[in-house]
Amino acid sequence: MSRSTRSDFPPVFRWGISTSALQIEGATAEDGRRPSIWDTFAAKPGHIRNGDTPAVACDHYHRWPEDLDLAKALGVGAYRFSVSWPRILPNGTGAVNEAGLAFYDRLVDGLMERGIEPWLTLFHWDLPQPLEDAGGWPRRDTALAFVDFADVVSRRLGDRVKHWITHNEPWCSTIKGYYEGEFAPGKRDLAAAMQATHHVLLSHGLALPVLRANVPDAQCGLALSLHPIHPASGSEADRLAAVRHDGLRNRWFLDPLHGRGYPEDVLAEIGAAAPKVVDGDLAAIAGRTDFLGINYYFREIVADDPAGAPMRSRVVEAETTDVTGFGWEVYPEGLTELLKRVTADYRPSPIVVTENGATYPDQIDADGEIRDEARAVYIHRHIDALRAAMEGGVDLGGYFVWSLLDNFEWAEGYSKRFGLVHVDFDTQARTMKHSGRWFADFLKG
Ligand code: IFM
Repeated sequence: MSRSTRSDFPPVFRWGISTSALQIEGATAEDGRRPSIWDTFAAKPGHIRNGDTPAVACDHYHRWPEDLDLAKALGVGAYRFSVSWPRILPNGTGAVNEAGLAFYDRLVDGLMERGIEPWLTLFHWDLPQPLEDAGGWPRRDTALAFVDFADVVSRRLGDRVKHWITHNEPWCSTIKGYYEGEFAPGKRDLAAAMQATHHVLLSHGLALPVLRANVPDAQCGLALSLHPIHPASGSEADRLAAVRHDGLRNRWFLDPLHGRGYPEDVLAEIGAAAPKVVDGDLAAIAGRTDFLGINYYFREIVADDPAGAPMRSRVVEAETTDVTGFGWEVYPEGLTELLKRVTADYRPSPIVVTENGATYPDQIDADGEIRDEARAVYIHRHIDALRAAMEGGVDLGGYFVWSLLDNFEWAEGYSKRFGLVHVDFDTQARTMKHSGRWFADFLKG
């Protein structure tokens, strides 16, 4: 297949760039914001590489006009950002912090002035600490608190923001946060994690009618991180392990969102750790959405492993040297496969790829240039994969690169850079990388 150009995609196709509040804003103790679980988690030694914290990050809270200018220079039509819950409701519920809302007012106006469509994510992992102290996502009340948060934000911004993503990657905020312990709040309890998945999905479903009531012409969805799952060998044991693994990684989220309830095979594996579901919850979770966001980074190759909790499976490394700075295999054909599979199995509303991108160990050359050709090639190959998916019948509405700026990459701190724009974290100087220039040229056609 020849390399894709913009003209291979329909004119209405959204080309965008993705960010999230905690990863770029900084100003974590300013204008009434109080700690999120990630501020607390990062403050404890050993959780984040090099002891990094999100306290300053890219200082986007103060430098947002320059950052929106950079987005404009890229030529993107859409900008995905998240709203910091502890900036808006510092206690998680109750009193609204006007200064927090005013920040997003300015940001949204700044986007509109630059002709860029705002795509707003409500929850990108920064749960207010008081809500965690009260029980976090395993507690049902957190889902109800999320609906109030959605109400406050959508009342204020819904006149201008039409695209609403309730949650980003529920897998990470629940399984990684409450079971694997690698992400905030750092717990290791399968039953708590599974209950958290249910409450995150429930909060999504309960927020939908609120968003629709507050926002004329709202387009609502959520963003799942999904992976093609391949067996490590041709053995029957590995094939079955891949099916089980896919159950928790992908189907656990896709099935209830598409009205099928939780997958029976996963329920059988997790036994007593299955979440408590109240009558009416599954109907709420299956509420109508306008698009399905998919974040794609890599496939997973899985072997049978009787000791590999919770799905008796183990992820093995791909035999390739074509990996990103995270060690993630570069596998663009997996994106085509995933989009076709989700379309065939679920026939969802249009799909938008809400994140895709790569970290590489960028270097600044003597002339100040960052020649990150590998990142540009990575993105171009994934755009080719989108085109193949569309030619294969997938209803695809857009593609968002992760990310505009190098930023706070969660447990990896500032050691992993995903930006099309380099950030010097000592001086806060921004420099467009070659990949950013390449993307701008691609978008110019
Ligand atoms: O930085 C993250 C983002 O917050 C969620 N999706 C994956 C990205 C890269 O790891």
